[in-house]
Amino acid sequence: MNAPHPLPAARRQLYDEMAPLHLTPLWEVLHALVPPAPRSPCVPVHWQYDAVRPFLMRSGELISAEEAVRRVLILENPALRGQSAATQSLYAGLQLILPGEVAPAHRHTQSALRFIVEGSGAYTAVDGERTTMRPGDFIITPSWAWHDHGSDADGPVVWLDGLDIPMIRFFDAGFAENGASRSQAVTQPEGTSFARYGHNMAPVRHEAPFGATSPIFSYPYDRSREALDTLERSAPIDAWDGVKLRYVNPQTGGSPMPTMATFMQRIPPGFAGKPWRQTDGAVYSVVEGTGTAVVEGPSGSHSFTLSPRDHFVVPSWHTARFASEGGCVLFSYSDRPVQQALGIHREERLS
Ligand code: GTQ
Repeated sequence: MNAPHPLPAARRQLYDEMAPLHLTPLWEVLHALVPPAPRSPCVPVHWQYDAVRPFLMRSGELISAEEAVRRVLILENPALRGQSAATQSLYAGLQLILPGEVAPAHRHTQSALRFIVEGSGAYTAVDGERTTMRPGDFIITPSWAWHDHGSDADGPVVWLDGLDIPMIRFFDAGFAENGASRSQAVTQPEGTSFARYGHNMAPVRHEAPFGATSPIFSYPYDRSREALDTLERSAPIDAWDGVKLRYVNPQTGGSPMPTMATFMQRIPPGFAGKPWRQTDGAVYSVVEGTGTAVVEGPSGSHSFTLSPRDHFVVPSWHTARFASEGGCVLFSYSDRPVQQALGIHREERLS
């Protein structure tokens, strides 16, 4: 016969006496450590651009891009305040640059994406090549590549910064350096990398200038939009996603960056999407049009009324669905390539 279980008080005493040795009994925490399904501490959240923009512009009056280094308002998940995180693995922020300003050159192991939200004519420079920013463009800063931003525009330019900062912090693998000069020297004309890699063609002798990251710095919106338009007219509409495409690294067919996948989708007019959930939580930017996103999880059901330039988060394993009367276009990014590399990505399409 088994011995009777010790009294809770005796267990308490055991735990207390082992604590100084930095020991913890697994059986008290096992359920939370190995949950039956993801239970993200993140909550669904929506930032209306009309509400955020005045704070960005006020920041523009109080600090220069140069002094700030990067003049950014971080989009923090309300459940992760103080962690500079939109989801457990992803950072999001809105960066403002004003005419004539420079955000000085630096580099870091964190990968960055820029998704242009408002204004045209600012540039980002990567590896000696400048790329002009236009609304809806998706631009890449590869890990450890020198980059600076500047503006010859006649008004404010705002973009969404998506970085893998929390993921790199989790791995304790971050390095950074400041550049010797404010702006890096321009060594190749704008459009060179796109000519090499952006036309379904590639240099004859294989080169991967940025390792696992796409050699294309900018995926212009007019190209993405044209693809979605054509598919909306000519191909079946997916009942969950509408028309959704992922951006690719043309050299691998995989995601443009090793840590982040990016997507653009068209929700056609009159669409009422079926619900889905997936383990990669995502940050969304509304490019055009209006619609609704309903996101459900442990914190309840959240219904977001979406307008252009709004941002929102769908956390891991939350049920989400999209609808739109007039049609809309959504950009999004997630940590899917990492989950896929680990073999843990899951998706469910619900009815
Ligand atoms: O533009 O390099 O939003 O390093 C956060 C960290 C932007 C940038 C951010 C960064 C940058």
